[in-house]
Amino acid sequence: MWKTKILFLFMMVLASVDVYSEEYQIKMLSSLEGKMMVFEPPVLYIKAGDTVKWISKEPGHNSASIDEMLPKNAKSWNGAVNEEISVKFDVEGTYGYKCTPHYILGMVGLIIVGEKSSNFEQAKNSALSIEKKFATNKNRFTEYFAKVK
Ligand SMILES: [Cu+2]
Repeated sequence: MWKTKILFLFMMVLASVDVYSEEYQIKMLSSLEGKMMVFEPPVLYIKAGDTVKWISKEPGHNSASIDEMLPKNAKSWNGAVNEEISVKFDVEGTYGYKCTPHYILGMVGLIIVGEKSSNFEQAKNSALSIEKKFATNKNRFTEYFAKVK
């Protein structure tokens, strides 16, 4: 009987360890297939508890959250240039982020964590007004939001 109990406890411990969370990677690129200053993939779907790591494929880029495009109670992040920052996403919703040096050139991306809906419309509205200030890639947010299912 005690063996069954120990086995049961062991299984509970295993279940509580976060074995199902995944790590995703996003490349920070100066160019890709004729597009300048891009994150790849530009729109990423993950679930709460997953981690995203930005990979410095080419120098001069970073990843930083866009304040106006975060779900309520979500943590912001701000990687240094060339830093391969890892961010764990615990709050569901729609996240916008940028490369700080190339924000003006439209180097931005979207991460959808679980249910996008908590702040989707608000993030989209912010994004559409932000992209008007871009010097290049002025419709990038429009394009990315159009991809969101
Ligand atoms: Cu950049």
